[in-house]
Amino acid sequence: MRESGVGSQGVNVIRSFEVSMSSKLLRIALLATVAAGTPALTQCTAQKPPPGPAPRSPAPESLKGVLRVDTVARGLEHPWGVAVLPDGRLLVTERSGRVRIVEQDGRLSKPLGGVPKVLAEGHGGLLDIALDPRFSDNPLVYLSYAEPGEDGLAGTAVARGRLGASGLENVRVIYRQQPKVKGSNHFGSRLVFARDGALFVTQGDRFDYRDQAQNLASGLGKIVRINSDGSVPRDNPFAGQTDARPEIWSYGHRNVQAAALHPETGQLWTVEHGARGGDELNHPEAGKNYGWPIITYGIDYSGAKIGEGSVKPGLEQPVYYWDPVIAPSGMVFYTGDAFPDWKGSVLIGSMQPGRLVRLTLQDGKVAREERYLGGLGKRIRDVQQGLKGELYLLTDEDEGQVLRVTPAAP
Ligand SMILES: [Ca+2]
Repeated sequence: MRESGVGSQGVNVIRSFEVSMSSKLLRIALLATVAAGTPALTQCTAQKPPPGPAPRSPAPESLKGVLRVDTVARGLEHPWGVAVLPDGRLLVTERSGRVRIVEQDGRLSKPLGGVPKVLAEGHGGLLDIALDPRFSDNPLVYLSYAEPGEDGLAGTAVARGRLGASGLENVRVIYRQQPKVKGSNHFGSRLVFARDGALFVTQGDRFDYRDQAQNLASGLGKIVRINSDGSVPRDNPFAGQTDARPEIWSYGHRNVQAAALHPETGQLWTVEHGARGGDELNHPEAGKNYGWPIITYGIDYSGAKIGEGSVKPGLEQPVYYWDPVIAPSGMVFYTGDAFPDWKGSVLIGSMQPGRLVRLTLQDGKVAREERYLGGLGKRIRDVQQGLKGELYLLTDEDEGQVLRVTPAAP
């Protein structure tokens, strides 16, 4: 995995936390940094931008003995997104391009038919899954994924289809990020329905194209808002503007792989992968600029400074940020009864260091952070709430698992 910076002493190969790296690749990375005469540790000491007004995570230790974890299913190839069906079964995506139903006893269905072809490389592949808000009537399922194009190009896309006997039927692509570009990183992507029925699609800057996050004529580095048939809502912030894409909701985002709707305010909340030391909690509002890559709390994984610092008038500050990062993927606002003290909390999957992160919010600010499951040693890719308030977690690995999390016995 190579970040975009190329050091003066050669190509710096560094680990991006957003992808799992095999030990073989890690050895190659270490060899490359040694060969270039720039040991990774030297790069870690590069200067950080001055602190800004956003509160920084205190990086609490993982708590023990709070949660009970049961493995529901195993053998899923890098499971990425999970949706809970009205009957309690789970729909799970595998990054390689499959969707399966997980029965309540843990049995896995055969891969469902009708899933679009995906680019299963790097961060790419089949990503999130969401049910239509009127699923019981229409049974529509939405998938986000890295869509391959011509000449090695790719881009984030969203398809929807009806869940039927043979899998997904009448599948249609309802959204394509424009433009498609080369590379296999930073596709986002999470799908969140708003109360008005509009669909938020979180995306990434496609890694080598970070400046596009500030270009309103480009779909890269944007969160978009579309109708469930793919049309653009007339009240989108840039609708009718000739030099901007009408589907854009907010911009200046790096790579957003965690998103959920606040149960009381109906606002979209997101957590995005920053560069080193720059993961951010935001609640993206219509038409606003979230700064990337002009302002950030992170620095490049090469050690290079990014942009102009961490604060600039006219650019939004995050609600909260993580340094060191948590590599966030998957998020839910807890509304269940199984964990009474957790009502209203934000639960976030962390892939590195591999935790379940809980934020207590007060007046739109983070009042407290707690972390769990440190002993598990797993990268958590998604987190969703089950019908009885239990939680379902996906582990990001070759033989990935679906975990059920409930309170530990007192
Ligand atoms: Ca930001």
